[in-house]
Amino acid sequence: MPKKSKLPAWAPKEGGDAFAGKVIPGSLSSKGRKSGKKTPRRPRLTVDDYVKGVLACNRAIMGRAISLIESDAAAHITEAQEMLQALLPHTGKSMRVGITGVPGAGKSTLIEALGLYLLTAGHKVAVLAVDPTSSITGGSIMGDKTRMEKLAREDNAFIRPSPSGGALGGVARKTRETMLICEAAGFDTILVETVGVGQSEIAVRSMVDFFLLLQIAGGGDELQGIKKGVIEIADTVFVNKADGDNISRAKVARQELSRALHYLSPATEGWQPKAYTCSAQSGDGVEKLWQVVETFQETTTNSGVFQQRRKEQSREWMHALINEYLTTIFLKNPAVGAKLKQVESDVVAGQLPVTAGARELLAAFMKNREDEE
Ligand SMILES: Nc1nc2c(ncn2[C@@H]2O[C@H](COP(=O)(O)OP(=O)(O)OP(=O)(O)O)[C@@H](O)[C@H]2O)c(=O)[nH]1
Ligand SMILES: [Mg+2]
Repeated sequence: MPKKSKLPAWAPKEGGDAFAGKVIPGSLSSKGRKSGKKTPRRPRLTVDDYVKGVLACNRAIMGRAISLIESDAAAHITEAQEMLQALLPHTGKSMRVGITGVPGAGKSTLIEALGLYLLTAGHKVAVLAVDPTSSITGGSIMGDKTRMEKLAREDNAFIRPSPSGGALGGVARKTRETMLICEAAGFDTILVETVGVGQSEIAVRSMVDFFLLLQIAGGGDELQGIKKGVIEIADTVFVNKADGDNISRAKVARQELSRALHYLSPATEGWQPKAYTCSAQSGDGVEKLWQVVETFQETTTNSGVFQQRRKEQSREWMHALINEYLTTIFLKNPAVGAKLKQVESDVVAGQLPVTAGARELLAAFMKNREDEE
């Protein structure tokens, strides 16, 4: 049957046949799909399909499961949570390692070297990233997959760039949930790269078991990390690029860092962080790094600190999500929206005490919610 075409609503009535603007039902319409016509769209997966695919380590399905997690659409969030619920018993059995350091410190190069080393030792390695700037730059720290070219080609490695867009809280949630997908798919080592600027290190520290700070010797500023407090949350510090002419400078930096670490209270109870040198480029020190991670895992598992931290992380994460959710619905509330600007400017002008301002907005919010019910 020939398809009927109809004029679009905005077409001039007297346009006649000379008017070319016609809407012709396309083969991609929902009707077309229902009648079984082939379309370029991928078939929808059920929650069960996702779960089975992830458990079988089917990469295409893993990718789609992660996209589902990264979606902000309400329906996807519900579906993603159902999927995670089913996968939960298969998660948690990995070593989660966070890696931070200033841009250009060599994190990606180190992850490639460490990842390849771990593969030869029989591990399955997933590499994730937390880069809250990726929405601005359009790429991500893992946009440079080229730094991990060899690793990316390996069957037992899985590399996923940072989720882009949104506030750090959202990016961190997505990375955490992606980590669970990777664990359920059988990856036993998760490496999370984050750039050492802003708050992203704190977010990554709160989702990993072991946190590595990668430093570089440079410009007499060996204690770059100390100023930012990053060193205080690290379980070890490696001074990278200890190769060529740079070896002696790297050693000096290592000594300074060792002294500093000695005076700080450890990030993990019962574990004294130490400083070492390495070269991600030559591979020197990579084996040592993994020895440190393994010793850490053994020590903290025996003392119970490892398991305790994981529990604490889940509890804190839940509270962070509650805070995030409450803030979102508060700021979206029309009664709050109607008052917010005025109250803000009164507070800023010193005409309204800050506490009174906050209480006024909260009261407007509560009242609006009650009226809605
Ligand atoms: N000489 C030397 N150069 C290195 C070493 N590790 C990394 N580099 C170089 O340093 C530059 C930055 O390396 P990346 O691995 O991209 O650094 P990054 O910390 O991941 O950088 P961002 O992702 O941008 O924060 C590259 O040109 C690397 O080749 C090393 O051990 N020795
Ligand atoms: Mg990088």
